[in-house]
Amino acid sequence: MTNLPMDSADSPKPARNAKAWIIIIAVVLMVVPFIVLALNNSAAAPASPATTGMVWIPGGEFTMGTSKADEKHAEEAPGHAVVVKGFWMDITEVTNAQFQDFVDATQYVTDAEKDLDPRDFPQAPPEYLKGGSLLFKKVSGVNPFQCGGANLPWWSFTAGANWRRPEGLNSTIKERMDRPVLCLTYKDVQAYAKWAGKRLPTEAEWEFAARGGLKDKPFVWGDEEKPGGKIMCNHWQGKFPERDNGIDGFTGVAPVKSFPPNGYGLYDMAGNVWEMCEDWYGLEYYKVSPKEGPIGPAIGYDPEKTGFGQHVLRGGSWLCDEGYCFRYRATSRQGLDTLTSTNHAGFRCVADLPAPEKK
Ligand SMILES: [Ca+2]
Ligand SMILES: [Ca+2]
Repeated sequence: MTNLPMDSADSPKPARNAKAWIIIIAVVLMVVPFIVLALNNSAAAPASPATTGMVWIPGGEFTMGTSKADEKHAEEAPGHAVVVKGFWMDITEVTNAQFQDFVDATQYVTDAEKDLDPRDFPQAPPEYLKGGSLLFKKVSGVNPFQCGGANLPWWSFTAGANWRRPEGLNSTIKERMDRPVLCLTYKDVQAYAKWAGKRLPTEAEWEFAARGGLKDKPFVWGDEEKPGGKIMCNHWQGKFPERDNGIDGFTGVAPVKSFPPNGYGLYDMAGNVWEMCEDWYGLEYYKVSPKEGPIGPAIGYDPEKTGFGQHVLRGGSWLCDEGYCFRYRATSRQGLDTLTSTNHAGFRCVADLPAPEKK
């Protein structure tokens, strides 16, 4: 093939030069869209290797739930044999910094940042259609045991609260980038997981991982709630919902990794924020769960008859006290309405990637 002269004193061949430029421009025009596409894709994908910040959970058989559940926690019974396959899991709850990376790459707008369409919710009062989140507010003179259903006075819908402003309009995450991201819906966390090339854990995977290789223990660190008097996770100390004494060092969410990891090296599997799982939430599901890789019931618990149902939350949060909630135990579970975002629920992801090579 003959090279076309590009800068030669003896190449007054305008016709050939014009032809060369046409070819070059045509090639550039063909290639540029692919370059732009490639750049966009690289901007949309996390830069770090797939398993960075994750640990391999080997899988196996375990007893999920407990047959020792008291009346208040009947949804944790019965204990039943379950088998899960191995998977990778984030060692921490997803942080504000990680969620910021996702939003920067995708311009994703979370549900709490958007107003609802009144045509979709004709019965809802206008103030509830504003973008916002359900936030905890301290209240005095309330006996939590006498509250129930949707009438929990310590929860208030706060317009303007979202992951960027998790305590309401005047708050910020500026000094909180290492804390769990808050105020997300199930749809939001699914979007993050998809972008990261990951997924939410099933409830069975979550509990297997939380137990950290221990067998049938009430806490993810063992038998005793406070071994040697030490508080082992971020929860509430004091009179709920009036006063959090923060004896564990934190009132509200703590930076991830503020407490010791479990046997698999996972942090905050108890407390800090509840963690969303893939499964729909079913109070009675453990009675009918299959042994191999259960994925939850076909529809979610829906006590308020909203038509949307609840997904599983696991692990308890900074709001769980020793008396009323007491859900920072290994078997604790509850549901969260699919459309609701709050400042005590977050998530972590898992990934279906090959097991690490044995050394
Ligand atoms: Ca605390
Ligand atoms: Ca947690």
